[in-house]
Amino acid sequence: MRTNTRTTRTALAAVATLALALGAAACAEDTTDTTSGPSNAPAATSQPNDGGASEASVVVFQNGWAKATDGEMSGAFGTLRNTGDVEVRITGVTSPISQRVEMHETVPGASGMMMQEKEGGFVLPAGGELVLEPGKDHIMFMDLTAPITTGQVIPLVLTFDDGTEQDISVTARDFKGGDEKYVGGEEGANSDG
Ligand SMILES: [Cu+2]
Repeated sequence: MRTNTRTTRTALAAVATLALALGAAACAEDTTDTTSGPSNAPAATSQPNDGGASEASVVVFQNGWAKATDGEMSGAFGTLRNTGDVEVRITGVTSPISQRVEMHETVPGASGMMMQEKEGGFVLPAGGELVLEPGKDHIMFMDLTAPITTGQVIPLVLTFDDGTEQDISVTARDFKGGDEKYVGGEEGANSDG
């Protein structure tokens, strides 16, 4: 058991180092490259909107980043733009680095700002955008399987309510703040979102 753990650690460290290098190299492209990608493969099953464009294909994600942490939780941020002329809704987010990923909003609570799961997910108005930032709406890693290290590139998959998906990524950086408490989170009394 112990040997296993150590081996895993070493492997993770190597991956983190690699990610750091890749992250630095990929930086310049990040803003232009996030458009849609080839990810939205499935042919529209449920009929989407007038133009027939899938929700995934009209959404652009930019300036994505996440908070480096050695805790169990962290947040991911960035700007989601809807370039289409119909409202779209994100119904789910997954990532290999966390067993559970939630969409959160931040609301005033009894003891300051609190965050909670956003009911129904993130809505992007037609032609509009949703800015995910600390202290506001954000993507929350609820149960990290390993620490997030500075420079690490973290893949995420967004699922839209028409069933289409989009692959995005965020790059981890050091950030102090975004320490809103999680409503109903026992262990996450002081999380990193
Ligand atoms: Cu949160």
